[in-house]
Amino acid sequence: MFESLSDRFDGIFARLRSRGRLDEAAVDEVLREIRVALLEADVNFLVVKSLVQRIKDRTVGIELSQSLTPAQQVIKIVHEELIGILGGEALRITYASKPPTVVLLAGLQGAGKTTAAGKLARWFKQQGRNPLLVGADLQRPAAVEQLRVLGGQVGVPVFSEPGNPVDVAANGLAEAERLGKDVLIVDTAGRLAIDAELMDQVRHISDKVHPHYTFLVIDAMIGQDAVATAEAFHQTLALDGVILTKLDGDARGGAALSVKEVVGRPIAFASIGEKLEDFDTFHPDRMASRILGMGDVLTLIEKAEQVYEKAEAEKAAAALMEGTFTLEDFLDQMQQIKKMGPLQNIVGMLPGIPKEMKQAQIEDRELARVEAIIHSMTLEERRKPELINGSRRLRIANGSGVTTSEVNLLLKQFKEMQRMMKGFGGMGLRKNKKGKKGGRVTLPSR
Ligand SMILES: Nc1nc2c(ncn2[C@@H]2O[C@H](COP(=O)(O)OP(=O)(O)OP(=O)(O)O)[C@@H](O)[C@H]2O)c(=O)[nH]1
Ligand SMILES: [Mg+2]
Repeated sequence: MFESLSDRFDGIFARLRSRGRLDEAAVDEVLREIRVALLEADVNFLVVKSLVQRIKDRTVGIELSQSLTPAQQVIKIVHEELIGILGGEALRITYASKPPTVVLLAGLQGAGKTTAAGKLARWFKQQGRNPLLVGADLQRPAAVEQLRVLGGQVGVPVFSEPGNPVDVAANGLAEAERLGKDVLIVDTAGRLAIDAELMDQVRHISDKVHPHYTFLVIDAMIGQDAVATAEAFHQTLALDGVILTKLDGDARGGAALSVKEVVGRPIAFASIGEKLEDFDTFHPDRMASRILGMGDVLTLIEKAEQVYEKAEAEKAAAALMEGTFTLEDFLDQMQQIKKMGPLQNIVGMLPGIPKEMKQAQIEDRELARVEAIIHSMTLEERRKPELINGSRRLRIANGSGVTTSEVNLLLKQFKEMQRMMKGFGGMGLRKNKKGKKGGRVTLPSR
């Protein structure tokens, strides 16, 4: 997803960085390149126009910053404007005070509505909710069965019955109330194009169930058409947001970058594969970083800058990348890192960290325990954790009031972290993809 756009930005920024000073001509050239890259990625031309204008306005009066080079400042501006185009903040679902919270899904045929219904059900369950799925697509014979299979996979019941879709939706709502379900997800029939009859049907369903959230499901692969589709649906249904699917395809990404700006509604969720877990809330900031090919390193740099003494940040980052980070450094940094916010967020911002690693992270409330464990180690042990044998483990555990398995766990996690970080150093952080372009993360030079 966004690979070609991301490659283009990579080239543009590399050229930008190689310039010492940025005069007006240089900035104009960069802006021209950005414009072409966005248009080629199929971004709506009005969106491109306003985006480039905003970047231009902000780069004109660029001040010499103490901490960032002019090129880095431009990159930062592009990054921030891209986040804005993508919707700024991620959408937060608020739940109806009188349950169920009703979610209506609409969209063109094959957009991924039914799949998204299943994925959403799974997502709501993960949020601790208790959803009911409603199959109101009676158009296609197998549609309800497809939903039942998905419901079975995620452990969410599915309501449907023969008749007409409007009644099915209304009865589904009554059923949810009867069963005490707190979220109702209504899957509707697809349409090949904007067709009056089916549009009427989905509007009638909407009038019956009064959805709290009406999401249009859009296939990212349809490019520019996505925008026209979204506009048409928005006129009929007053959308609350968009669920963008098939972002795993070789879509040029234009849809994602245009919808918010043109329709004025955010991308609520993104689907990046056929599997049920390939789905999550859409994070404009993460997506912008991804497009710019930097993981979330930008954000990390920003945070580090705010809190750390800069020299210290550079030292820590270098140690992390080179894998020379010891338990002692870890303890040292912990105080600093604490100021940067939840540890989860920090590790989450590093590009390329596998899911398991993120889940296995040390939670904030465990920090105190980790500190106690490291405090109970000798200096030598902190520098060379491989020295810590069985009897040392027992001593450390006793000293810090934890079990030996907790000591083991910390050592294991630390070792894993060290291994991962070493991997980054070799692999290069600039690209989120293995084997693509080397190079270290560029920390702002003074
Ligand atoms: N690669 C990929 N495939 C997806 C994604 N979401 C859905 N699909 C696939 O797209 C196809 C259509 O998905 P459906 O969920 O049936 O689409 P629909 O909008 O319900 O279709 P109709 O009910 O016929 O209008 C299925 O083969 C899905 O597996 C995605 O994010 N990535
Ligand atoms: Mg369907």
